Amino acid sequence: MRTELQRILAEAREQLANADTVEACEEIRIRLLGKKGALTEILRGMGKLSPEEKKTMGQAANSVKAEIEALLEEKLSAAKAAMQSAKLKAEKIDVTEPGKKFELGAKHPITLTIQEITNVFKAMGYSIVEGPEVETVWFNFDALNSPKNHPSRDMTDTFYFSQDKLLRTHTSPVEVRTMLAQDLPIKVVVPGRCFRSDTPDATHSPMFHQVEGLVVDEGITMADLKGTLDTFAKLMFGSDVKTKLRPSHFPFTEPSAELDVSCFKCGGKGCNVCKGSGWIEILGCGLTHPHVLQAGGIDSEKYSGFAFGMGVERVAMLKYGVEDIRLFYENDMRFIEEFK
Ligand code: 2NL
Repeated sequence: MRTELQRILAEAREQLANADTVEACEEIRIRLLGKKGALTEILRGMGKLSPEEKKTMGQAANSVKAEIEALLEEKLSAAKAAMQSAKLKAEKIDVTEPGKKFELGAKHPITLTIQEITNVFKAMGYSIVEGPEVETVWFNFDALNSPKNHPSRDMTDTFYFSQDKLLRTHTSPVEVRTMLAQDLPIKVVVPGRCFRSDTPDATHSPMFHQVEGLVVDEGITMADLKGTLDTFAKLMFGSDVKTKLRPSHFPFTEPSAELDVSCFKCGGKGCNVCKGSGWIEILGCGLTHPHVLQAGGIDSEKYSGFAFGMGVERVAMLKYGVEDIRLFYENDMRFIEEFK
C-alpha cells in the first residue's frame, strides 16, 4: 500500500509537470483525488487494516494528499496567470488608433426656417404657441369669418375625417384658441403643419407649414402691422431690404394686404428670383376682422389687432434658392446637409 502511495505521488508529479492549463490540472485532480480517484480508493481500503497500520498508513496517505494538493494549487495558479496574460494580450487596446467618427445630424431646412422666423418675433417679445392639427369646422372656418360657401371648405380642398373633424388648413385656429384662453394683450406666433388637398407640383404640397402671428390690444393699427413686418423683413432677409403693403383680401382680416419685400438677390433691379419685378411676395396680413375677435371672446369695440400668415416652404425656397417644394419631403441627406 505504501508503494502504491509512492506510485501515486510519482505519477502526480510527472503529470503535473506537464499540466499547463486549468483544465489539465482539474483532470488530474479528479483522477487522483476525486470520488473514484486513486488516492480515495486507497483511503477507502484502509478500513481493513489494523489500528496500528491504519495510523501510519493514514498519516502517509494524508501527507501524499497534502503534497498533491499543494502541487495542484501551484500549477493551477500558474495556469490561471498564464490564461489571464494570454487574454490581456489578445484584448490589447491600441490607444493611438483613431476614434470612431460620430456624424452630427443637420436640422431640416423647414425646421431651420421656422426657427429663423420665430426667433425674429421672439426678439420682439412674442410668445410661440402650438395647437392641434386635427380641428373642428368651427375653429378652422366659422370662427375665422369664412363664408359658408367658401370653396376652401369643400371636400375637394380640405381633408375631412367626418362632417365636423378635419385637418387644419392653416394655423389660425390656434390663434382663436389663444384668444379664448389667454388674457389681453396677445402677442403670439404660431408655427405648424397644415393640410390642403392639393396635387403636388413644384410649388404645392398637400402637407406644408405656416407661421402665423396675432397681436391684440387696445389701439392696434395698420401702422403697428407695417412697422412690425418691416422689422421682420429686415432681420430675416437683410437690413437693406425695403417693404411695401399691397391691398388684398382675406375673410379673417379687414383691411387685408400682401407684404412685398424688395428682391434680396438682385436688390430690386430684376432677376429670376423676383421674376424681373424687383419685388417678392412674402406673406398675407391685415387687421383682425371684428367677427374673428368676437369669436375669440374679445370686445371688438374696445380692442383691435393685426394678424399675418406666411408659408414656411415658400420663405425657405426664396431664401435658400430651392426650386421644387418636393425636395423638402424626399429626405435625401445630400439635400438636407446642404443647410448645415
Ligand atoms: C397667407 C395669409 C393670413 C391671417 C393669415 C389671421 C388669424 C386670425 C385672425 C386674422 Cl386668428 N387673421 N391670420 C391673416 C392674414 C393673412 O395668411 O397667405 N398665408 C400664407
